[in-house]
Amino acid sequence: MIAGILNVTPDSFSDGGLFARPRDAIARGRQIAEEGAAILDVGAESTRPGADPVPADEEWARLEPVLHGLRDLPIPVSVDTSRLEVAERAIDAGAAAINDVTALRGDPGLAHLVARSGVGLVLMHMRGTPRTMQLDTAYGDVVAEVRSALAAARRAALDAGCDPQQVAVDPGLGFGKSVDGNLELLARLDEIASLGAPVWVGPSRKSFLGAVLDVGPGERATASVAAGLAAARRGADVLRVHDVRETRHALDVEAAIDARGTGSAASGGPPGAEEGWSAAGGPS
Ligand code: HH2
Repeated sequence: MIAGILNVTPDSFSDGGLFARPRDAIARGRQIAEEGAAILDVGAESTRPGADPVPADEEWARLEPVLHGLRDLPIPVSVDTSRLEVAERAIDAGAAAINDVTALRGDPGLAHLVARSGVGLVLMHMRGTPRTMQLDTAYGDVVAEVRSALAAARRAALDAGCDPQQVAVDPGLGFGKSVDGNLELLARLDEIASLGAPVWVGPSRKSFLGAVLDVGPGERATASVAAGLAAARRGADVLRVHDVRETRHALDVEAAIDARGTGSAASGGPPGAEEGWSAAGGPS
């Protein structure tokens, strides 16, 4: 299934400023639902390499009018935040999941909040912080290291009382990884899926795709769709994407082909086959 990205920021790496005004953000949120996303992921702080953190009050001031304006959206909303106070307010405002790019390193209290409130939690792997993460992208075995960090974060969430189905994991493409590291994580995504948690993955418009093709963020839609399909075939449950319509079309065509019975994805069920939000780590 698809999680459509809505960045209500002035400075996100590919769509910064486009939806910074609440009216534009709300309209894009509705469009994302119409285009076939199963989840809307709203973020109010850019985590691009080198980004400075935004104060919590500012993060909430960006989110609040948008969450309020999208309260009647027909799909669940996840909020991309690592801050406990922002997550609490977002859940009060109707958020169905918290997408934590620090996998509880930002605020371990998030796990208790999620356990108490019954919403979904996405634990994403990042090395360091957005300011520092690209300074050292060398790993012995990137997939093994990311897998073991995600396993530990998931264990911490379960120890705090979260239900296994509430907690999804994400390898964090672009967050402290080299071009080769990102490609390796996609190629061996089945090893992340073997953790048994729902898997989110976000290759959308990221610079490792640009490095393969030598194109800028605005020209990476086709590459993003291709990376998403490759991820789906290797066990991704949720594709976090900017280009919702294009990704939806690709998944639908693949599902139509697989429905003929010979596709490899037919056995595992591609994310194009809507299984319900519960399969992605959130409430049904
Ligand atoms: N990537 C970004 C932000 N949040 N969350 C998850 N779970 N997985 C990801 O890969 C991921 C994420 C970065 O992309 P974007 O939101 O488009 O950019 P920015 O951080 O500049 O707003």
